[in-house]
Amino acid sequence: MTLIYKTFAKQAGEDKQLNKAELRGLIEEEFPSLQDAALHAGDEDTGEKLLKDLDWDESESIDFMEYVSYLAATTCCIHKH
Ligand SMILES: [Ca+2]
Repeated sequence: MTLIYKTFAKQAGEDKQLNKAELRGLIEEEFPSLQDAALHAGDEDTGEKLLKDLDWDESESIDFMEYVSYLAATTCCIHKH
C-alpha cells in the first residue's frame, strides 16, 4: 500500500489530487498496457475517459481513495479471468 501511495503522490504533487494530465502520466508510466488497449479500441484520450469514470465526487480530479478504488476493482476483474 505504501508503494501504491508513493506512486500516486509522485504524480499528484502537493495538492494530492490527480488532474487529467497527471492521471494520463500515471497511466503511461505505470499501466502502459492499459494505454495501448485504449488506443487500440479507438479511445485516444485515456486520461479524459478514466477521469470521468473515477471521479466519483465530480471534483475534476482524482484523490487517493478514488485511485485505490480503481486499482481494487481492476485487480478483481483481472483475477476473475
Ligand atoms: Ca474526485
